[in-house]
Amino acid sequence: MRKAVIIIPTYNEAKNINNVVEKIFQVQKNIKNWDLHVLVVDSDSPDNTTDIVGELAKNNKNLHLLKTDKKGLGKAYVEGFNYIIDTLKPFIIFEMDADLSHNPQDIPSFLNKIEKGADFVIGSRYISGGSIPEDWGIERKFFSVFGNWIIRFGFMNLRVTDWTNGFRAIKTWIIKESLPKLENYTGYVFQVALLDNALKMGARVSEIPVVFVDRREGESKINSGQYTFETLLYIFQYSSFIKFVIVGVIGFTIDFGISYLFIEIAHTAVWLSTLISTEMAIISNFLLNNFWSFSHKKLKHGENNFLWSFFKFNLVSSGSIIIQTLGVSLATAFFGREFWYIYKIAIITFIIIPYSYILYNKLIWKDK
Ligand SMILES: Nc1nc2c(ncn2[C@@H]2O[C@H](COP(=O)(O)OP(=O)(O)O)[C@@H](O)[C@H]2O)c(=O)[nH]1
Ligand SMILES: [Mg+2]
Repeated sequence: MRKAVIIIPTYNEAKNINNVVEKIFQVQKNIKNWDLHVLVVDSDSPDNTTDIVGELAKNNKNLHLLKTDKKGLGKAYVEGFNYIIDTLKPFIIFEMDADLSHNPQDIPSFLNKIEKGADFVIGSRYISGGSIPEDWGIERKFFSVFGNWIIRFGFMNLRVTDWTNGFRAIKTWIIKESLPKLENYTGYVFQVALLDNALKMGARVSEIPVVFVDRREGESKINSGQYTFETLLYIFQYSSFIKFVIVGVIGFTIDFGISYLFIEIAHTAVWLSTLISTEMAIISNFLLNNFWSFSHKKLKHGENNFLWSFFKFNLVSSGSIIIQTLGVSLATAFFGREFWYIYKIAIITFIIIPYSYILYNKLIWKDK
């Protein structure tokens, strides 16, 4: 029988904890091939959450309690992970809130996905069958929906629909390998960091729909302002896609600057100046992408074939030059020359950026 530990972080959940624990062990009765354990990680709640858990644990050997200092949700989870990886050694670890926003009845669906080969199962509120509470205020709905879209586009990973819900089942080896990276994320943003890291490790991520219910008892501890700021900062630091766009802007500046120097100052032939400037931009793009944007990936044909990859990169780049030239020419032929720069910007945004990003990921860099 495989072991699964459900970590429930708590801060002032005295009115909920009994209920949620009871419901989880109720669900165990219908699960044959998994042994469920619950670890409550309490961050020094001033209410009597820990006393309640302590009492319950006396009669339940599968219920565990870990007391920590109040240093944020991420910190509580990391301490919980460290504790069970060494002691209980489960096959998978669940993340779940104490306030019954997450329904224990969904646990078998998570286990089912794991049995089918998933490494990381997300309870998603944004796929068919899942939902956020009707009675959430407009502000909270906006934060959640819009926030998830920002993250999806920021990482250019549209397949994962819910990055922020803390209802997940994750294979222990993924958590073990991610731990060193998670130490820096003490707040709610740790959820985003953990998933991003799992995806970069090549984990098989899948989603099940969950209906998120608003808490009836106790108060939410989320600090939306801090969460938003930390999440945007995280995306900016770790999104390959954003780095790839920055590299593109640098390449454009190099291309333009060198052309200008050669054509206007040195009076070199236009064709030669253009050839030199575009190649310089291509070299800069290749190196920056290789050592920065896609540094967590590796060249498709190994390091020895650096030159071969660089050649392919040149081909892809030539493709984007041809697409741009043709596109801008066609657009001006149809709609006139006046707004050529608008057509250029639109073609770069909607065709060149997706074209290069997809081809780089398919032909040049691959997951480690
Ligand atoms: N241990 C611990 N748990 C926390 C902390 N902050 C929030 N939690 C728990 O994390 C879960 C989700 O928090 P909640 O306030 O409901 O966030 P919301 O659902 O986003 O509004 C709940 O079980 C909280 O008790 C913390 O600093 N430490
Ligand atoms: Mg909640």
